[in-house]
Amino acid sequence: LQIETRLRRALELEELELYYQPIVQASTGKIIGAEALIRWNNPTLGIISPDKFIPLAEETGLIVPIGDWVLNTACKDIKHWQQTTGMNLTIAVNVSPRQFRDGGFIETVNQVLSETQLDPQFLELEITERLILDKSIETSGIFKHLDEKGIKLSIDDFGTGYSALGYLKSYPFDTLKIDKSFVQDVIESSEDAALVTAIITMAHSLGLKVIAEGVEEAPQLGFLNQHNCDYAQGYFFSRPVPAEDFNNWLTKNI
Ligand code: G
Ligand code: G
Ligand code: MN
Ligand code: NA
Repeated sequence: LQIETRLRRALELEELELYYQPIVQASTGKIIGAEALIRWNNPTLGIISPDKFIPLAEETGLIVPIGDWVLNTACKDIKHWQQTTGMNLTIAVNVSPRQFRDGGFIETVNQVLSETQLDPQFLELEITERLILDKSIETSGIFKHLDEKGIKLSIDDFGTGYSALGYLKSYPFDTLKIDKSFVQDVIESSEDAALVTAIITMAHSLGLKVIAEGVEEAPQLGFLNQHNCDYAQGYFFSRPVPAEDFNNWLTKNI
């Protein structure tokens, strides 16, 4: 069977699953929310990483129904965890350019928020520089609408794309996520250390919060704290885990 056909059926067969990875306050390690990361659990192929099927989902347009499912599931789950913990947890959801391009995105977001009763301020949409660069997509109107509704916007994988920096001043971003490739060697490499420091300073000057991704070791966290990074995410705290495991992690870590 073609992988595309299998992916098409994955949604109906409930083979898609969301994993959750905590995002914590860098200075205290206290949880502030989670990023939802999709997995495809196929009986014959096993667990397939999104790197393998998101590009195919984007080419075929399947990313639209898949993205709708992700948004709905993630908002429903975080609303549930807000209620069980009494905490103002934020959910970060990755959004592909095609979800913006193919229309209906704002309607989907509105519908999901009204169905799940999640306060918009606790939804953070992660977009990449790829979307900013795509001139075929009318981004600014959509961003403006999302921003006015109180939804948070973050720029993901910052520093790995090809775009100029100008967009940072013209779009209503709330958060910048430093790509893990810069964080990984921040202790060993003075160049990476310089870049991370400069990115944090720049983001703060523009009024953005900063999340460092891919934090695996205590010294990396120490460096980030020294340089006033707001939030951190990575294996040091937890790998992305299934909802049930995340729930257990939550009860142990609050
Ligand atoms: O969890 P990690 O292993 O392997 O994720 C790999 C990539 O897949 C990341 O770049 C991440 O942004 C992307 N990704 C994960 N979940 C989703 C999703 O729900 N939608 C989109 N568009 N991308 C996702
Ligand atoms: O592209 P995006 O930032 O959305 O996806 C995050 C990716 O980083 C996912 O593939 C996730 O599984 C992965 N990830 C999360 N924490 C760590 C970490 O500490 N180290 C490494 N190497 N990868 C991580
Ligand atoms: Mn992301
Ligand atoms: Na990233």
